[in-house]
Amino acid sequence: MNRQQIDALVKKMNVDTATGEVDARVQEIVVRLLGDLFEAIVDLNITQTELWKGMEYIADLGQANEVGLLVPGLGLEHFMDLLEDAKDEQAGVEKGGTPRTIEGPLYVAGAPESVGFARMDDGAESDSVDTLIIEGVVTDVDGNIIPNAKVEMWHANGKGNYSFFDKSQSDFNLRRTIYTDENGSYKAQTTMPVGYGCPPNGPTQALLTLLGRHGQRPSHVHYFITADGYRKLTTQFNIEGDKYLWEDFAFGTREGLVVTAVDVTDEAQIKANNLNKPFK
Ligand code: MBD
Ligand code: FE
Repeated sequence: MNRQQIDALVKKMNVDTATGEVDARVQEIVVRLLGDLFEAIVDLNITQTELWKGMEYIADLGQANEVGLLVPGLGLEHFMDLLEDAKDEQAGVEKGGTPRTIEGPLYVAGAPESVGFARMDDGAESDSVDTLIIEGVVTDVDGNIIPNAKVEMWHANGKGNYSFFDKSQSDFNLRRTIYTDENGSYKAQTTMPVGYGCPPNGPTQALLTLLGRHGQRPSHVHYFITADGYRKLTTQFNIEGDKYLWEDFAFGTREGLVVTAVDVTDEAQIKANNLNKPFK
């Protein structure tokens, strides 16, 4: 069967049979994707057994709540970022800002809010994981500071796990919203994240394994940055030295998003930053 015949068949089954009001956009997308799928079935000689195996996989993926994990794992989320970059380029959007990168599936809304500073960790790993101080300034692309910008940050603990998804952590551990101060600055005290790995027995890792791929991310911290009059920025920083820095299974690492954590050994600085004090 050739594509023309396939398209006629898809139309006969999914367009001509409409009896109610049609959402033209949904119809357009479904018809196109079905045509592509039918064509792939023909081209690749996909068998009934293989088809049902695929359907079973989709069901498993949903049941395991891993749809949002496979999407970045297959590069789809990164691909959408590349398209956004291209659109910006075409529209002549001024360059020079922090690059966007993927959100991933692990954001949770409603984190505690503060101005200028937040401690992000609940102290559970104070004895086992290095303290991490994050400082930044939010500016526009010309370098003008933006006070009162909303900086939402979230990251994994020392085991690579995120609160809410990992029930052993307290709610909103390692998740905070910090509004920049009058100088456009924000600062966080937290613990050093370890890169996330896909659940080893889940459907995402199962498919990655069949593709000969690992499911690991490098150590990273996620950001949403929003400010009145500006577009929202979704991004992350990735920490230099991680084995998976440029082998991220989700393709989130980008030039311009790699930071080096500096070891602070100076006693005065340790004191000034409260580095070893439990949080109250
Ligand atoms: C993560 O922490 C993440 O950032 C992405 C993109 C996918 C899975 C886990
Ligand atoms: Fe993440």
